[in-house]
Amino acid sequence: MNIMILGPAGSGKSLLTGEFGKYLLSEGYSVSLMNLDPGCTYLPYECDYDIRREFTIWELMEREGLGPNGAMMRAMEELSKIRIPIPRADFNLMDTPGQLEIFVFHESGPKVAGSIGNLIGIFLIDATIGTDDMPAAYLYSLAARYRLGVEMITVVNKIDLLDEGEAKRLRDYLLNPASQMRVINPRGLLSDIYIPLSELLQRIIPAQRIPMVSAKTGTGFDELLSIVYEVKCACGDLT
Ligand SMILES: Nc1nc2c(ncn2[C@@H]2O[C@H](COP(=O)(O)OP(=O)(O)OP(=O)(O)O)[C@@H](O)[C@H]2O)c(=O)[nH]1
Ligand SMILES: [Mg+2]
Repeated sequence: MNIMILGPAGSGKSLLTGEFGKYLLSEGYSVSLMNLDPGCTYLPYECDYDIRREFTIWELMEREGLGPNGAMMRAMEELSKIRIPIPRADFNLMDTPGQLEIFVFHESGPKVAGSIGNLIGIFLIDATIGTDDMPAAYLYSLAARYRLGVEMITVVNKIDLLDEGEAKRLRDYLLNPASQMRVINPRGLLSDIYIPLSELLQRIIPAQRIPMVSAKTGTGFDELLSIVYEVKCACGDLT
């Protein structure tokens, strides 16, 4: 099974790749870790495949006189042209670039995702953004899901950084988004879109089951794995 780890810059993609990988190994699965971020300087895990062996952002910047974002766009074009070798492990975890929007909204993102069979996504939301901004972050995960055309598990990461009260508020929100409506109290134009949006989120968020995890401590990994299996079964693929 191939799992692409996606999320905004700094949301914990690389740490989760390494730590969830270790967890899966400890559960008896074979795992390979793949880095698809040509712009990272440090990885908190040893990878079995590293896109930086093909090209790096710095090489592209120097060779083609590009800035960091232009080089990342070029890198994504390059990525969509090469054939990514897929190891024969139970789980191949794929770490993706920090510039999520370049990966997801550039034409190469769906191409890369489409070229990898048996793929699902894990989309990380940083828990420290708080409950009020959760709807916006969730919509971002939906956009990534529709754009890449893969089943996506939305995951709240860094739960260890919340105190008990914050964690409870977030858990309550994920079970019942409408419960926070009175607390958030949107004003002006936002209230016009917030109410229908909340009604929509009320229907889809609780149905989706969003695990709260910590890539640092491993909290929530059991639940995440069970959701991975649920999603694969729902796609009709039990491999
Ligand atoms: N406390 C805590 N810190 C975390 C957690 N996950 C990631 N971090 C920290 O958050 C920072 C960013 O983590 P990364 O794994 O590099 O995030 P990323 O999404 O790969 O970052 P980019 O590739 O730069 O977008 C690092 O300092 C991590 O140690 C977590 O669950 N809890
Ligand atoms: Mg990273």
